[in-house]
Amino acid sequence: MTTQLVELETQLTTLQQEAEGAIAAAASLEDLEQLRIKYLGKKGSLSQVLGGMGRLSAEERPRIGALANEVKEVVQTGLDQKKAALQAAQIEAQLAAETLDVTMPGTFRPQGRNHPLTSTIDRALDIFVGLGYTVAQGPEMETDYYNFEALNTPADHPARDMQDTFYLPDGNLLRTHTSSVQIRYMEANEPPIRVAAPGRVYRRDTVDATHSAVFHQIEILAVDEGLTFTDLRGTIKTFLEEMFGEIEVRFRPSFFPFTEPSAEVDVRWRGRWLEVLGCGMVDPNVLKAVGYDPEIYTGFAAGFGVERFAMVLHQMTDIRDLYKSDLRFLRQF
Ligand code: 2U9
Repeated sequence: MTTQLVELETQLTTLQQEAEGAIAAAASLEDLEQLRIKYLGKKGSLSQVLGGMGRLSAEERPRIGALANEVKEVVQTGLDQKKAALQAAQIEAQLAAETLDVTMPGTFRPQGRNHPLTSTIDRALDIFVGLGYTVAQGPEMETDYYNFEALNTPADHPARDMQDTFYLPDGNLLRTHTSSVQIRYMEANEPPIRVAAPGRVYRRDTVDATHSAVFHQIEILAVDEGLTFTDLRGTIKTFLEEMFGEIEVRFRPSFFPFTEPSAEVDVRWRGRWLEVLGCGMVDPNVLKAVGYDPEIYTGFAAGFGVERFAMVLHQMTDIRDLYKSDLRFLRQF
């Protein structure tokens, strides 16, 4: 045995021992990779030891070759095992850090809801949209023309007393009904039309359990060739039955400046007749005001107070409850 051989054998054994110690001490995957390069890399310790093989005899070389392979395998296996262990530890640490305590109380997020006036408007509009109506809106501040003049209610008309409202210094006013929306709609569109106008309206009224100076209306308007009072009656009856269920409906003669003839409509609700709606055939003067020829076209219209519908449907006794924003009241609906 030559000194060379002994020396190389010692070097290989030392290399293995040293590598095993370093691998055992490695704390991270990065450290481990550095060790792989250091011992098994192209310019690593094992390559350097094997570089000394040139000085061995032909019989000695296979011995060192076999030993070197053994050392390489041991070191590689050590690296693999340590790598698996470090990876498992890393996953364990991550799992521990990200653990969710599903028994912790959640964050309370209150669920919002529609105001009963909003849901009443939505229900009514759904019915009219189902009957082919388009929903239209307009300004709450109006001119005298759109609120009164165009609706056959000139300045000296006695009906103005019933619809006294809030006047602005410039002569404009807060609308007393959403009919002005329909005047504007007719100016911008040609017949046939079917339009529903929901919105906030104003009256100079003393507030009590059934009156408010600010309230909400929905009005409908249909203008076409050949529309008659029968069409109006069928539309109103269908609407009220959709809204209240199977009920008796009664039409009584009435007066409005913008319809002729006009009627008030009652429903038989819990054994009593309740007035819920006004309607009529559009006055020819109103059609003329927007440039429709009343010899060709006829129309019908109807209007109702949303508060009144909501109160009847939900058995409310005081209109003011609808404006107080008291959640103890509103949560019931
Ligand atoms: C145009 C022409 C006519 C709308 C109509 C009523 C009858 C009616 C009241 C019900 C209760 C108002 O909220 S309330 O106080 N409304 O009785 N409204 S006919 O007639 C129109 C609308 C638009 C162009």
